[in-house]
Amino acid sequence: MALNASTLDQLADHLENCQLKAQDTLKITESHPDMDWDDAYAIQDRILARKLARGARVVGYKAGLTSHAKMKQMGVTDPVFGFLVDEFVVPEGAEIKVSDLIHPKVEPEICFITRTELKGPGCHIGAVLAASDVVLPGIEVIDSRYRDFKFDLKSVVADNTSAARFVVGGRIAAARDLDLRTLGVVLEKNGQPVAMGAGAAVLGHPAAAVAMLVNHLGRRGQSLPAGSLVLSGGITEAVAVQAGDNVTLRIQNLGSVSVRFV
Ligand code: 0L1
Ligand code: MG
Repeated sequence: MALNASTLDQLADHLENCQLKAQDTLKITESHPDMDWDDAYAIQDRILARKLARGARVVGYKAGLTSHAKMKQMGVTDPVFGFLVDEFVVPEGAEIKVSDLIHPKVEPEICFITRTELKGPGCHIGAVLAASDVVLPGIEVIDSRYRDFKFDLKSVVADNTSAARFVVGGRIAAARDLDLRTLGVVLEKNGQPVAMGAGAAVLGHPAAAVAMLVNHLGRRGQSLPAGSLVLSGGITEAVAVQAGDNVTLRIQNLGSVSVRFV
């Protein structure tokens, strides 16, 4: 690690305050260019610790930057992983206040709910499908704390991969009964299709993103607990939203889920 504990604490405080106050900031590698991957995940861990100390509950995890469309949009090459806590959950059809956020974007995702614990290393698509209870549509609302979404991967990891809100809903299905690669996905904004894709856009198979997450947790001495919700990553590029927008995600065989921005 390149940063000391007090710097990690100070950066975690700063990034979480930016999230809570909806204020943007410059990417933290500007002031800490030597920061390494362990530092980045240590800052993310400290943000989670702050939330847990205030009574938050971990509800799951997310994989980010898992599709070529997203990687191209953001100019990066590798997936990243973050945590999901109860404060990010939005009920299906509910409203999200844009003034609580900086510059939200929405992403269409396939969400997994696990039935049994998953452990890495060596986790693979088969293990994920065997351990998954159901899949369902999920809209992730990302809101990078970095000005104009300008960042590098380490800064994004420290910022909990831009996690801000998410809504899941629609129709649930057993993960093993569907070919998740060929499921068609349409994201609509105000009744108009704005992005389209298929499950295979996520690393060839959305379960591959969950396996990568489990192997990432395994390298850190952690596992994915039974009952976890996992957002497997945006199938298309992210779409900017503003107050007044209605967003609906339709996934073949999985129905639709909607959210409104006010
Ligand atoms: O969920 C995601 O793919 C977001 C990853 C972080 C980068 C971004 O803010 O787009
Ligand atoms: Mg996402």
